[in-house]
Amino acid sequence: MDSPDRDTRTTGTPVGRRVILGLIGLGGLGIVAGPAAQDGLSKLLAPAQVRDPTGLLALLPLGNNFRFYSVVGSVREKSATDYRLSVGGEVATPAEYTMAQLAQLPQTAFTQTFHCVTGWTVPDVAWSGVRLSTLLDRADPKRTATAVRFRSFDGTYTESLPMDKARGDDVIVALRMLDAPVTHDHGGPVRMYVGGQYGYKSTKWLSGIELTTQEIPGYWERRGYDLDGTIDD
Ligand SMILES: Nc1nc2c(c(=O)[nH]1)N[C@H]1C(S)=C(S)[C@@H](COP(=O)(O)O)O[C@H]1N2
Ligand SMILES: [Mo]
Repeated sequence: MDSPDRDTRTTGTPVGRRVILGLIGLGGLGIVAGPAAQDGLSKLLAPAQVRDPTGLLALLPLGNNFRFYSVVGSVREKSATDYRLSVGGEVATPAEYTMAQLAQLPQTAFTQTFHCVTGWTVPDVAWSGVRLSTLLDRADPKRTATAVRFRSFDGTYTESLPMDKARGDDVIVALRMLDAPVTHDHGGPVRMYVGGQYGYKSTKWLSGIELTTQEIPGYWERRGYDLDGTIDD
């Protein structure tokens, strides 16, 4: 259980150079020993494969400060060929998409700062994928559909958005992130990215989109997070 609630807030905490060098030297953080080149280290750490129990790794200048989050212990990997995304609920035309079908739809690309509600941010993250509104239109929503619910193939995580937020230009079913296909740790092969909303709104390992008659609180919302994840800045 890696609860953002318990995530140490490190922003602004002074950490001496000795501490950081000490951390790099530690074997206990799950960093696989490999090519010692700076490039190699950065590649190992960048996809946030390290769970960062101390929260200090986020201070290391590695170019990608994402932290790995999952509410379940491990998630079975899905290849691009195995992947399916269902769209259903209050719609006239339910559908199931393969990765190839999603890739053939118009893609939207943009760059935005990623904000986790616990305080860490990643500036200028490049995203691309299919606008959620494109998939909603194709499903032909019924008049009763006022919200959208997201499911994850981790079997546990859920999220939701009211229809007006769901139709935002920067709300995408993301196929690419950080100029590459979305990695497994980041919720690949397909995850949500909800622009303008805290990270918890962006469901990783996306498996289902369901139109609903009311907004259904998601995993973290049942544990106290705001239903409205709008970033207030
Ligand atoms: N399935 C799933 N999606 C999730 C989460 C999760 O634990 N499980 N965590 C959320 C939170 S709180 C954040 S900040 C981001 C983190 O994305 P990352 O793991 O790529 O850094 O994913 C969001 N989506
Ligand atoms: Mo988060």
